[in-house]
Amino acid sequence: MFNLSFKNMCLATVSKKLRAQVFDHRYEKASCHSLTVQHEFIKNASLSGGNLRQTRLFYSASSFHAELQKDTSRQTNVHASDYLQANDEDTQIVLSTSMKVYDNFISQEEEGSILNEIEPYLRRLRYETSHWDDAIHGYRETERKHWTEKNKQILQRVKDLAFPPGVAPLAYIHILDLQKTGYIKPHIDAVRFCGDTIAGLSLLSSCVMRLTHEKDEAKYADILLKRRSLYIMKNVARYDYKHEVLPEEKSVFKGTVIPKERRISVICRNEP
Ligand SMILES: O=C(O)CCC(=O)C(=O)O
Repeated sequence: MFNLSFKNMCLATVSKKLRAQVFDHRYEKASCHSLTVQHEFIKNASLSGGNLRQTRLFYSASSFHAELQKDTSRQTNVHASDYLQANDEDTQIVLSTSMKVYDNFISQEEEGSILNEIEPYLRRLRYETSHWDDAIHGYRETERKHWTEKNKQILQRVKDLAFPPGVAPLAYIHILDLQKTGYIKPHIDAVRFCGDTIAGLSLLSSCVMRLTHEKDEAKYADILLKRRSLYIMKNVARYDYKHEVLPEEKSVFKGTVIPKERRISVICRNEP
């Protein structure tokens, strides 16, 4: 076994790049129940004759694991089968790692705090009813850079989970207010404006998001986004699948109607 000073030495010598890799790895595993299994795997590799790199991985994974335990204390229902229903096996597999949903990511009180800050701005705007070929119907939107201290902390939790160290979030956070009758047509966010990750909080209402493979429309999945949940869409889900928010008449998940009310999404993206 390693003594404490060796552990400290290892932690001190872990390079920024290596930590970033581990963090990225942690991200992939963060929302699935096999994190502990993964952690054990790294630990065993390092203790059974593993090299220094593996040892470093183990210790950096340990510290990240501890941080993660703090982060996720309030999160529930992170099993993909709870929020993801795919039409085909490939989609179920690829989206269960690239499209994560964290139920109850924010509390009722935190939802109220964000709403108190953004509602005065939204109320000044009119809902837009777009032409048939536009992506969004029945919406108003704004962007916000500066937040109250309390809301800044909530949004920092989103960024900590969504973006590994070294990945720069966009300074402006997108706020999209969809009317009860509003919906978002299938699209892929422009790569010119946004990097590999889209992380969105759902306020005021649940909804169903559908992801459809860009090149094969027979491949799709419905994603249940509950009120106060956070979704993190990255990589394959972000680039290879179009996403849409279904209108209220199609708002059904696993045969259950999901009542869709006015919904506000607060969306963090990273730099392209
Ligand atoms: O409301 C959402 O969560 C999704 C928004 C969206 O599709 C977009 O802004 O591109």
